Amino acid sequence: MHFIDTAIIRVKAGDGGRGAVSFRREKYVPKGGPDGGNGGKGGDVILVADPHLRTLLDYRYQPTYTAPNGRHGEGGNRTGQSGEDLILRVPCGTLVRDACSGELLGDLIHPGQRLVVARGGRGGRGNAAFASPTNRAPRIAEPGEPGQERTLKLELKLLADVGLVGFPNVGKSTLLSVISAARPKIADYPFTTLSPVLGMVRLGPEQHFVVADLPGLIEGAHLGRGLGHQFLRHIERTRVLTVLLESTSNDLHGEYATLLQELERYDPTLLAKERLICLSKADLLTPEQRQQLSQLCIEGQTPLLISAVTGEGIPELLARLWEALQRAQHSVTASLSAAS
Ligand SMILES: Nc1nc2c(ncn2[C@@H]2O[C@H](COP(=O)(O)OP(=O)(O)OP(=O)(O)O)[C@@H](O)[C@H]2O)c(=O)[nH]1
Ligand SMILES: [Mg+2]
Repeated sequence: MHFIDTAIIRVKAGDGGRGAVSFRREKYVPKGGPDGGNGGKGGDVILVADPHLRTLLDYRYQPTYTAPNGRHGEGGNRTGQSGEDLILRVPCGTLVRDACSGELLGDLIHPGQRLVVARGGRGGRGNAAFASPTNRAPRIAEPGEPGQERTLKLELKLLADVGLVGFPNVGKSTLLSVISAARPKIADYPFTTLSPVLGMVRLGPEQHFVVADLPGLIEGAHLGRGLGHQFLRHIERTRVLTVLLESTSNDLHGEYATLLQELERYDPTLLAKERLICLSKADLLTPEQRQQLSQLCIEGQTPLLISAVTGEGIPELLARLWEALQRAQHSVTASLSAAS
């Protein structure tokens, strides 16, 4: 299950500055020697892996990135200022290829890891560098080297932040289709979803997360029954689980317990993840059923009633998931800093 997020961008490093042609002019020195300084180096374009970023989506909006040129050299042997490097932050796990040749340029895995993707041009030499015993007053200087230019293909294999788990046919894929742009297959029979599908939920410019829709689980899944077990490994690295039960079921407690048991038997650490319990298809409830469900409490939680058809409960679900992800993030950061 790899949902690949890609972006194609054009990067151009800064050109080197031109060398200067200049001669010393001082009081009482009628014929000064050459003193044209070298041009400055152009800025590099550097990609840096940033653990706070999760997607490459923002790179789709701006396709070209140019680092500043080096300044030209000046008289008085002054070297031109170098152009500043242009730093582009990408999520950890970004693969970088040359889009034309397909050549792999690097794999930015570790936070802070850097990759120079386009080198700035060297500055040209000023005329002072060309002085020789036979030519003491050279009138030549070099132009700066052009900065490298290239088209990059960035690819990110996304890991899911949230896993949707539940029995077959409860509406997991439908839910994913209303909260993201993903278009999983939806049908009124069990085991419609045969392999996991990922979708990106966007709440705002800086707020997005990835949700995995998994094939339905059934009792005995940990023993290999049904399909879900093959895919449980995909939720091992999610940070939050959404457990979906059908609101019209008459044994919610029992179904919840069965699901949890399957998760636990597969991998007990799955139970350490924060779980959000949701009841799907709320649009099918009668007012009496609704009334009863408002009293329901599972593991100290009042399950959230949602409907992919009417949109009921969906904004609240997304807000709660976002909060849970923030909490999970903090606990990871805290345990990392405790470990170091
Ligand atoms: N009335 C109503 N029907 C829904 C809702 N969500 C899903 N359904 C219907 O429930 C059926 C199953 O939906 P899916 O999204 O395919 O269910 P799933 O959980 O992904 O099923 P599997 O992939 O087989 O595990 C479809 O006929 C959907 O149209 C809802 O909120 N209200
Ligand atoms: Mg499905």
